[in-house]
Amino acid sequence: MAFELPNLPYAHDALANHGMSAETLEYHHDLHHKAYVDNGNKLIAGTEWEAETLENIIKGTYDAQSVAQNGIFNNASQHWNHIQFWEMMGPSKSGIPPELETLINESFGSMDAFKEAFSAAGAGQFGSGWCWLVKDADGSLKVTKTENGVNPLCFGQTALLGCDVWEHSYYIDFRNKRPAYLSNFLENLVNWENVASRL
Ligand code: MN3
Repeated sequence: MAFELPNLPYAHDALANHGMSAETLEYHHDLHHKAYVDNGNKLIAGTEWEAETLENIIKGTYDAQSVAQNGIFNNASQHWNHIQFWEMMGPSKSGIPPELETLINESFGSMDAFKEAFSAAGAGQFGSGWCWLVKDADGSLKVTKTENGVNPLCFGQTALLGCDVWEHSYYIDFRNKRPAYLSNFLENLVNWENVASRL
């Protein structure tokens, strides 16, 4: 199916008081995400992937040996990643639903320990990529990091929370301070109700 750029689930300036400016979202959603959509559509046109769902394209084109060369995978996965990313943030500071909080406490010891692991994964991703809270096939929660557009679908995991650590996601608001961006993301931007709905 042709890729389509979804509207942001909030206004471009809705997160400005939460550490993500309208300018960042104008560049990140309107230009960067749109480029993945446009390039992906050009690449799948006339191929076996044209009629497939986005998830099937990602799973079907992921090859750990050739991610760098695989344009269809890269654009499809980045399209999917950004759809999730916009939904995982929001302007209303929601508390953490009890079911999710219990699972995080059981898996990481405490909310603070989870946040530390998530931030360390994001800060430690060398170059472009993402850090994630995932539910593994056995039901356990884990923190992971992935390079470029690689995402939890590639490993049969459910993405509960993901943070984009490509420079385009933070350079306007945080310059080179990726750890400060990650800390702000966890404290001020995450829509925990959306995260819990993915369980
Ligand atoms: Mn991005």
